Amino acid sequence: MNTKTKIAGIELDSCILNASGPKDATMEELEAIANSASAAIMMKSCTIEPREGNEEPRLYVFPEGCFQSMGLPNLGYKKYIGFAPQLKKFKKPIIASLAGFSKDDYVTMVEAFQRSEVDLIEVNLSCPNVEGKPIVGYDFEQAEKLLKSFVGLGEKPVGLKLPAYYDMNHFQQMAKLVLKYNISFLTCINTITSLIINPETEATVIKPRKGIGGVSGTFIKPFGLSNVRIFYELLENKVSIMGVGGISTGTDAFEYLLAGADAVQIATTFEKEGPGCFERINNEMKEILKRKGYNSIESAKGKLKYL
Ligand code: RRO
Repeated sequence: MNTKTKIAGIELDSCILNASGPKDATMEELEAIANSASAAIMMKSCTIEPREGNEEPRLYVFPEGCFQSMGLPNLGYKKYIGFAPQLKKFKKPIIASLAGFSKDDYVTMVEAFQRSEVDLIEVNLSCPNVEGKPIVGYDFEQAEKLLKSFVGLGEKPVGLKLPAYYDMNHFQQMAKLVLKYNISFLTCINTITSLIINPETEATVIKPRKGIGGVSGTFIKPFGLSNVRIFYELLENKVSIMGVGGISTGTDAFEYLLAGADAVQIATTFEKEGPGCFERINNEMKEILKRKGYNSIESAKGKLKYL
């Protein structure tokens, strides 16, 4: 079984890696990912300055998933640039994730990471949890201004982490920008803005932003799958796609491959289960591929059948 895949020309030994978010903000955490079966080392979305993030409680874990408003706690982009040479020895691709508050922030960070030792740059256009900061991926005019400012700043492939879309017109607008600005890969989807209420206390379960946060886990899988599929069709295989949302088993990962993903990222399951999840999900997925007669990731990619 050939489990290799490629994202924007960068080879990955398997198609299962960690998603930006859980347990990837410190060197210790990144080393744990490096020592796991995750096919790459994805870093926490970073900002220009270090951030403590939002006030606690800000993370609520429940059986079907997680719900949080972390507010971008991270060490600041310079630290992650400094981590990259130390992480090189693990011989797997390193992916930076950037989240700016302005065009200048994005330009500064993309430029700096282009000169760093990371292999891929994921630009987060979909952080839902910072007060007063809209999700840029929903504002196509703003998104275009950003893309214009940071593409072409270097040779490393740049991708976008997108929010979930629901309207075909929005998919088309984003796909047009992706092609116009030669974006190399997409990561679909970020968490979905939600509210969870504790009926006993009659209160919110997290403190920031009056209890509104991003939900992840089992029940966001259908949204992730539709986003991967629709972009796969609109982009006609010209752009690599990483699927993320509700993957806890090899079957979930297999469904994302059928939808058109080149690789899948694991967030909530990694948060709950720890670094052993990458090997387990990969083994489960390989079993399914074998049973169904697929001998590679590529051979299953996009093979969704229509009724
Ligand atoms: O740190 C966060 O609150 C956060 C980020 Br940057 C993101 O992209 N998605 C999310 O659910 N939380």
